[in-house]
Amino acid sequence: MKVYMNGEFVDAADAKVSVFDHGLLYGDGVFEGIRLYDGCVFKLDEHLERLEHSAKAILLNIPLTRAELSEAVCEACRVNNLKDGYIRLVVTRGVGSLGLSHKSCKNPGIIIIADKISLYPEEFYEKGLRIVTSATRRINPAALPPMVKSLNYLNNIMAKADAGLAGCLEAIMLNDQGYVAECTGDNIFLRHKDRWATPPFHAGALKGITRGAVLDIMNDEGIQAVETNLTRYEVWTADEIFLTGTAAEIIPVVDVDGRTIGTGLPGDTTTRLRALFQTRARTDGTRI
Ligand code: PXG
Repeated sequence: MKVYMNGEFVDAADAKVSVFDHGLLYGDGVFEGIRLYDGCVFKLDEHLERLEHSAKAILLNIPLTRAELSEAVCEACRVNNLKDGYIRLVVTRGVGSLGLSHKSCKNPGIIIIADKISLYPEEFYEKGLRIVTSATRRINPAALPPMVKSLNYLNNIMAKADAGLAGCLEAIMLNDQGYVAECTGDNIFLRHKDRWATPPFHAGALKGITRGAVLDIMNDEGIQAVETNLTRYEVWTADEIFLTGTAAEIIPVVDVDGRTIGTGLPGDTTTRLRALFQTRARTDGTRI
């Protein structure tokens, strides 16, 4: 495997960052996780826009244009002979002195890893996930806006550990007001009767690319969906729930905190949306 590092492709074994990189020292940097389907990068422009916004929010200048980044992502897929895979695009603050100030870091580091993807086993799509609410709250936007996809993922890692301790693969994270924000690496959608809902960004949700694509599909299909604050009560009493994320795509949830959701089986709309999403993912992307 070859990894893109600051304009060059190097062998995976030589793809190393300095111990003085603030990405390592402070989690100072931003990233994207992107999918390659059948030789096409899904929603590449949307991912690059989110990366630019994350970087802008933390005063990080990405030294490449959108077009140059786009070309580097496609080249990383070509160099590794990939048709399907997962692309991790990282921009670190770069090497600096041992102090918090970002100003000592003159050269941001750009890393692109394009690799095969390990997916959730198919049985979770057939039977649905059991999830729990984590006691770890999503970070307050006044501390660090959760819309910034930063290299500091400890908040989510703590919640993912809570999920694991409860024997689950995902967990719901509430914001500090007690409203549902999202899961540790996925956005959440739920249905009451014929109305779907997902938390708004201001509740602490990442502007998920899959979330956006699913809202578009729902709109095209005439499926009613709103962005609104949700409580645990609305989660427990939902008729249908699914999660969205680049890795998971659309995955059904059948149990939350021991409460069975709907019939306890993946819902019909979830199954239909997943099929529609998979078709779109394979036809809509940027050809490498
Ligand atoms: N919320 C959070 C906190 C995320 O990190 C999503 C929602 C879903 O967004 P997208 O744009 O993917 O639809 C994410 C992103 C991984 C991995 O390696 C995935 C994410 C984050 C970090 C790692 O699977 N999901």
